[in-house]
Amino acid sequence: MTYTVHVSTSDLRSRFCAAMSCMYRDEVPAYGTLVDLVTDINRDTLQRHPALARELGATEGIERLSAERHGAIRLGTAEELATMRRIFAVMGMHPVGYYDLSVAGIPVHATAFRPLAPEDLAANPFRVFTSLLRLDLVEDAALRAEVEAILARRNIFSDQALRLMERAEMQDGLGEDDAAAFVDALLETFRWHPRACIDRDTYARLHDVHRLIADVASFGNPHINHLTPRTLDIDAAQAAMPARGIVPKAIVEGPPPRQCPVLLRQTSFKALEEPVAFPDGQGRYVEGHHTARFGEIEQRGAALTQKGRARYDELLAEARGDVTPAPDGSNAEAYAERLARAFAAFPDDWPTLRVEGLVYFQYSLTEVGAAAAVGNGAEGDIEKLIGRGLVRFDPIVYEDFLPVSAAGIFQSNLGDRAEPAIAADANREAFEAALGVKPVDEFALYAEREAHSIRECLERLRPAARQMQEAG
Ligand code: OOG
Ligand code: NI
Repeated sequence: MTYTVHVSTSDLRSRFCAAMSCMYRDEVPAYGTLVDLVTDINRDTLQRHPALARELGATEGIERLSAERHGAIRLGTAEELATMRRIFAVMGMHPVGYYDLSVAGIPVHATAFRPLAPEDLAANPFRVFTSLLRLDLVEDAALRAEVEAILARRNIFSDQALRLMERAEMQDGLGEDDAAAFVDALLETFRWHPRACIDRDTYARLHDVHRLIADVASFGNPHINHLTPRTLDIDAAQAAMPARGIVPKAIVEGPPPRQCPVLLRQTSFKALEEPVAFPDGQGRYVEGHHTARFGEIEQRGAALTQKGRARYDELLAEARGDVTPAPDGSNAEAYAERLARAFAAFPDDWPTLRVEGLVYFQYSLTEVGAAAAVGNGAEGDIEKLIGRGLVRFDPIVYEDFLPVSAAGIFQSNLGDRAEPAIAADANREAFEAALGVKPVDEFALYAEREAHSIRECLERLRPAARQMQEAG
């Protein structure tokens, strides 16, 4: 009997993430420049703020920073999404959250595939924002049918990738050789293929209806459209981009700069115009071009509770109601100023954010607490233990995305041309039906992690005498 040792899902995910990064560096050299810039800025930031280094060490580990990225793909059909879910599951990535982008006039809805457990996030937090084209929002029935027919013809996965996916499902993992072959086979799905699968006139027609439709339907596979490294100081990174020959979008998406960073701040550079070969129907190709792939960086802050998030959404809407960021960046300064003014109402120190229940925290024993744990233990609820200096709290990092920010990123890459009005109309049921499962609720994940850390502190501090009594 042979026994194969399986590569862990986290290890597979790390390899996939590294291979994607390598591939994208090759395909989009500006991405490599961004990664180098972010690496430099992270090193400087950690040197300047030793407390931040300690905090990162306490909650998520510093090692994960340099490997940290997210990517994005856009899918065309329910079947593609359902299979993509099975593929990502092999690498320990599961759908979390539902993002409706029709509110911003973009005909897609999305989820993020990512690891769920804290130890898997610490091993490698790679996530992929995965959107599904919504042809139901396209009014022209003939065009809808045409795009459906185009998408029905393509198969975005290689036979090898599908075979290995099924093997992984059956054996509950992959051995070393299969793991390497799986990553290789998958890269083909995400790679940029400069040959379109429709002729240039059809492309132009789709493009005229909505650029996103052309991007999804014109190619045989969903090219990864960006990979985003995580910076510890996005304002410094944004300011340093022009010196490295990269022009960032005018505003940073998300909350304003704060003492206590929350959620997610993101900025991107515009998509590149790339040559594409369109089949002419006579066995030859004609030259054209397409803009698809871009670069983005992000800074992650604390996960907000539902109450905190409602507050965030309100303040963001207030600022944007007054100053709507113009695509050409002409009112960027006014927007930044208005945003900062709105968020003055959002507490900006960790103790207040905690007491008001706005942020999720991870609780752990202090040195004093650890000493008590091996000594006589300590009685009392978590607040009392914090008050006595036995327990500390650190914000939990936000691992997900933000719909308004994502819309801003989409839009900056669809160009300045006004796209046709798409009716705001979330359809979570249709998305779940396509996906085959309900995405995990992100708030439940953070809440459970917080509750678990509290239980663990209380457990460890339980006085020895009582532990013995209960055990006996
Ligand atoms: C995805 C845009 C969303 C983010 O970081 O919010 C995104 C896309 O353009 O396909 O990546
Ligand atoms: Ni992104």
